[in-house]
Amino acid sequence: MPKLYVAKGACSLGAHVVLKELGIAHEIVKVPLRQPDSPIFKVNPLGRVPTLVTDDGEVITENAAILPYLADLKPEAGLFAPAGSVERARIQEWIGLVNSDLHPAFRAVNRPNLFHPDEAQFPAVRAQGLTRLRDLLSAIQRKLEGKTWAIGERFTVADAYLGVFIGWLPRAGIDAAKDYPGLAAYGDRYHARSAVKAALTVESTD
Ligand SMILES: N[C@@H](CCC(=O)N[C@@H](CS)C(=O)NCC(=O)O)C(=O)O
Repeated sequence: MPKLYVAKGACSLGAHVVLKELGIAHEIVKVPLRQPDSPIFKVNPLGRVPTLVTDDGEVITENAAILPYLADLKPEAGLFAPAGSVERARIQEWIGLVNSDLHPAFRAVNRPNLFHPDEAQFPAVRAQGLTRLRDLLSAIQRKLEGKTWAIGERFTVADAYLGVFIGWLPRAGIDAAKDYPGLAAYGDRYHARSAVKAALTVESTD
């Protein structure tokens, strides 16, 4: 069965949610991050999650590869869309936006040390990061307007992925209910799904 390496509070939750949504047998391996002796380095030299090991022993990294790969294991579940369809392009458009813009936008806010060596500058780095993150959140809220899920009425891998970062907003000091009611409602719908609840339960227990 496929084996997914995850870490608590990490972006690997999206792939974990997809496995639960698909209802296919899988193994979850919880690993610590940024620790040289973490078992993640044995499978992924970059030490990052999500990392997927397939039944054939292939190691697949990167959300942008793992999420569509998993969805294609069970196309009838409708988490992705047929090759050549506009829906498929829309889902990939969301994956691109989350992967290239939304996820990295949290880094300056949560880890200012990656952007400046001087601790005295961290508040300024954080503030600038927060401005960028907030601009992006406004754009994403507008993109979701009038929709239940990213591409319309159907939950797809784009949502499994996007929902993770809506869940990160409190950690970034952002009150979505107050500032982004559309995103807060989307986050509530995400967290109400049984697959999301099940994945979070597995990840939060030691
Ligand atoms: N582009 C990668 C990013 C993966 C990533 O940075 N994951 C974080 C957790 S959210 C991680 O493993 N960080 C550990 C590290 O950077 O050392 C993806 O989307 O799969």
